[in-house]
Amino acid sequence: MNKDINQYCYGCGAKLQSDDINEIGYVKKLNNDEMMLCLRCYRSIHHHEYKKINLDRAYFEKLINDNVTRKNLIILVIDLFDINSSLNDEVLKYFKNNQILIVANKRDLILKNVNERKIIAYVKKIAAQYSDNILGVIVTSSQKKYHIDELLSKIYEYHNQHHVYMVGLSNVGKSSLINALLNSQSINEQLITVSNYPNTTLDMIEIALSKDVSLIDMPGLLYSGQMINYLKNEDLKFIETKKEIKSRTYQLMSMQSVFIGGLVCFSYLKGSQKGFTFFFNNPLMLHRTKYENSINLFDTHEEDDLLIPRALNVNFFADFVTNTIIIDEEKKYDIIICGLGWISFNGHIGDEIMLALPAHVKYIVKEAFI
Ligand SMILES: Nc1nc2c(ncn2[C@@H]2O[C@H](COP(=O)(O)OP(=O)(O)OP(=O)(O)O)[C@@H](O)[C@H]2O)c(=O)[nH]1
Ligand SMILES: [Mg+2]
Repeated sequence: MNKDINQYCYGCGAKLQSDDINEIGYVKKLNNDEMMLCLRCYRSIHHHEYKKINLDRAYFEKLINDNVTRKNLIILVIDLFDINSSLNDEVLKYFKNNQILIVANKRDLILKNVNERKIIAYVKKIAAQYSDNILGVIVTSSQKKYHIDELLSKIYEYHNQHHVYMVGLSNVGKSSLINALLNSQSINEQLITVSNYPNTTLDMIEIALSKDVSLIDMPGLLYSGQMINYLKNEDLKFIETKKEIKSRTYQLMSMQSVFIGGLVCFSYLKGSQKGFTFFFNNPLMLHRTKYENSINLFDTHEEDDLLIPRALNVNFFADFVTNTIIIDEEKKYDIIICGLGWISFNGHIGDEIMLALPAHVKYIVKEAFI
C-alpha cells in the first residue's frame, strides 16, 4: 500500500477531486505540494456539519481482502459504553487468522470506581467466544489521554515489521486514538478528522509512527443493531457520550414504565417492588409513568418535548416492536440496548419485563457487568 498522501484527504482518507462538489474528497483546487482537507472534513471540523455517507460492508471487506494478511497485527477498538455491540463477530469474523489486541476505549464514560481488572475480565470473556488469538486488552481513553503510552508500547511489542490495522465499528474512537498517539509522540502530523457522526473516516489512512511501524486507520463498520442507525441527524447529540455516565435508579412497582427519551419504553409488568438502575447518556431524559398510561402518553406528546428524541418511523407507540423478558434465574442482570445503554437489576424468578423498541434495534439480556 503506497498512497501518495498529497492526493488524499488527510482527515478522512478520501481520494481528492475537484470535479464534483457533491462527491467525496472534493477540494476547490488540487495542489500536489501540500496536504489537503476535503470539503466534508472542513465543514465537519469547523461548522459541525454532517454529510451522510454510509459505507457498505462490501467496501470494508474489499479493503481487508486487498490489504490485510495474516501477518498484520489487528487492533480492535471497542467502546466501553457499548461493549456488546462493538465486540462481537460483526468485525472479528474478518480476522480469524490474525493476532488481535483489544483496545477498550472511552474509559472516561464508566464510573471511576469500577475495577479495571473486572472490566478487562469481562471483555476477555466476551472476546474469547469469537477469537482464539487475543493478545490482550488495554483500557484507554483517547479523550483523557489515558493509557496511550501503554498502547504505543504494545504496538511496538507486537507489530512484527508489518503494518498495524486499527479496526472496529464506526464511532468507537479509532481516529481519536491515533491522534492521541501522534500527540503523545509529538509527531507533527495533521490530525485525522473525528466526529460523533457515522463513517467519518472514509478510506485507509496510513500514519508512520516510526521508520519501522505504520499504523492504518480504517473506516468503521456500521452495525444494524445499534440505535444510531435509526436516529435523525439532529438527534445524534442525545447519544453522543461526552462525560461520565451518571446512573439513575428508580424503585419500580409492577405495572410501571420508564421511557428512555422517546426511544425505548421499559415496563416492569410482574414482580415485587425493587430498584432498577438506568445507565444512559446524561442528556437522555427518563420519564416514569404507569404502564396503563404509557401508550396514551407517548401518542399524545408527539408534538412537544416530553418524550424526545423519537427514532425514525416511530411516531406512535404502535410503531415500536415489543418484547417480553421473563427472568428464570436469581442473579443480577443487565438488559442492554445496543448503542444506547443498559438497565441493571436483581432478577428474581418470574419477573416479567416488556421492552418497546424501534424495529431492528437489538437488545441483550445477560449477567450484570458493573
Ligand atoms: N467520551 C469519549 N469520547 C470519545 C473517546 N474517543 C473518541 N470519542 C468520541 O467518539 C466519537 C467518534 O470518534 P472517532 O475517533 O471519529 O471514531 P472512529 O472510530 O474513528 O469512527 P469512524 O471513522 O466513523 O469509523 C467522537 O465524538 C469522539 O470525540 C473517548 O475516549 N472518550
Ligand atoms: Mg475514524
